Amino acid sequence: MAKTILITGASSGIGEATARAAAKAGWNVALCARSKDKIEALADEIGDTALALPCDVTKLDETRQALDKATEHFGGVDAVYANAGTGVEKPGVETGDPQEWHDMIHVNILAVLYSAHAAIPHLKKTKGHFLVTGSKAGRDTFKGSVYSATKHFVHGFGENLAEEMREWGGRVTVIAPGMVNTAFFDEPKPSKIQPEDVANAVVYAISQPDTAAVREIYIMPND
Ligand code: NJP
Repeated sequence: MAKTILITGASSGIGEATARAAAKAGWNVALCARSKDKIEALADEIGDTALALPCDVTKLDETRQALDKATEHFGGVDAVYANAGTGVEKPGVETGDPQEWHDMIHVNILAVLYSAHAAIPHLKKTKGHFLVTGSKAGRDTFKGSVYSATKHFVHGFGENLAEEMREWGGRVTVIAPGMVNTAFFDEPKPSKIQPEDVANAVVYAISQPDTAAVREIYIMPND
């Protein structure tokens, strides 16, 4: 029976590319994002092995409902990729906007926790896999960057969650890219990492035998 992955932030960029790559690799894909029209169009393109589940990841109930619907539709959830994330317009601490920090922390930190909390009961049944998009910015120092600090949280949390989930055979992977050519930036970045490159890394992580837990994949542009 085909395995199922639920992907948040599936309406564009890394999440959209991962949905296509996972479907091509034989997975059922449950697509979560707020942009209903985009995930429905992507699900139509992929076909019967895709399901669009409109969802705001900052709302725990909506994430829970999406996981329940994916389980009902496909018979179980084997992997959850908490990929939804956002940045801020105003950089720095002195010059930053506290309301922007609030909104970003809600998506990049709290919603990752919500996704893990909601996913574990499902993943426990399948000895499944939780993946999350960290960043090079979660490994290094970036002057005054609150975004980078949210990704430091993701990297620390990913390691801690891996220790919790290994007790029942679960696995956690932090996907840590440098700059990726997505809508995250206003201008195209054709010489940087392509979303498909990150998608390939996700498919690699979820395709390993039970004996191998790929804890982190760090990808940098090669320009
Ligand atoms: O960006 P983009 P990426 N509820 O803007 C979704 C990290 N990263 O693919 O809701 C549900 O194309 C949004 O969907 P919608 C980055 O931090 C990037 O680059 O419809 N979904 C969209 O699908 C993030 O964690 C780079 O607006 C919500 C998606 O998030 C991840 O990669 C480098 C949501 C954003 O897609 C994917 O970003 C790096 C919500 N409340 C890490 N809020 C890079 N691009 O260079 C947002 O190291 N979304």
